Amino acid sequence: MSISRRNIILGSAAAATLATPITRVFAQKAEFTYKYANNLPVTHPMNLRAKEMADAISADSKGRVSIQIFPNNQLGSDTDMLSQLRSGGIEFFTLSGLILSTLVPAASISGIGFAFNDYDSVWKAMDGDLGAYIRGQISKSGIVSMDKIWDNGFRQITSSSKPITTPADLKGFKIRVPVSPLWTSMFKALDAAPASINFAEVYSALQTKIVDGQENPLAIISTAKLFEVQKYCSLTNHMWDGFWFLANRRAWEKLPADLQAIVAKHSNAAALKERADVATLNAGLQTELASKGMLFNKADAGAFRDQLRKAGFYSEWKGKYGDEAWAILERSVGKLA
Ligand code: X2X
Repeated sequence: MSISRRNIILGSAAAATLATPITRVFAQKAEFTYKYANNLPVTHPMNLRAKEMADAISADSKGRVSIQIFPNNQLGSDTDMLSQLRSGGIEFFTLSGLILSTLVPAASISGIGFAFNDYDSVWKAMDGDLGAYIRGQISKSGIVSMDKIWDNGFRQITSSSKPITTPADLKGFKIRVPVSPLWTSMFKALDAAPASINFAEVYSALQTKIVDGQENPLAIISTAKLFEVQKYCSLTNHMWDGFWFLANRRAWEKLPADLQAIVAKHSNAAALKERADVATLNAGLQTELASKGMLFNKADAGAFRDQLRKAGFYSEWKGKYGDEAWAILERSVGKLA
């Protein structure tokens, strides 16, 4: 079959129409394509709101900033991701202040055991003086933090072997804690046997019984399916935890001021929405997790707090953070040590 003149014309017309979208794709290629990595399952509100945030940033910047999300430890553990953030391998990362304390010691102060009684006092402190103090310390370490911290939640203790109702139940109890001196110190003060394990390894550490328990907010026990490998959940509310939205400084400074403003605005707005999501989720999850077989018990928080006090936990950490930082904490939450 010979190629008719008509076909050639159609062919070049087709090539011309094809060429248009290709040039458009190039014209639309973002000026800044940045990676945001984190340790949580895609179904956690943090990742749901981060996706909305990335879409809003792309729209608001008219395609100039594209944020690619790598959830669920796809790029490595928290320890790995923190070094990638510092080297510039990733541009954005959300990390618990307690784990960030391996680099910025003051960042764990918000996780002091039983410091906060409720969310009102958490947000008052973290959106107020205490948060500002911590972000000041973070920025001295060459990392940029957005203003609004995202919620992880109040933490509860789970176990595969027995309910934890009193401090005595923790004696010698093999419990996973995140990689952070404050966490290890706190569970040692409670006479437990804490093991530092990155979240990426937690499910398998529980499944293979390397440890008998762990502690996390209900939203994580649910979305990371820890209920599959844990039987008991003790409602201790022993500490509050949140995620700072961090940026590599060089990557941040490459963004012109207008784009920095767009990213900061949408990150902070997404954090506020995520806080509301996590609060709602945590409020309803006890029933749902119980229907999946978890057995819940309340714990006497006061007894655990007394044990920490007796063990010298509060005075030890007051000494480590220093009087200035401790005073800011106590101004927000009342007298601790
Ligand atoms: O590692 C944990 O337990 C988690 C998911 O809560 C944190 O990121 C601190």
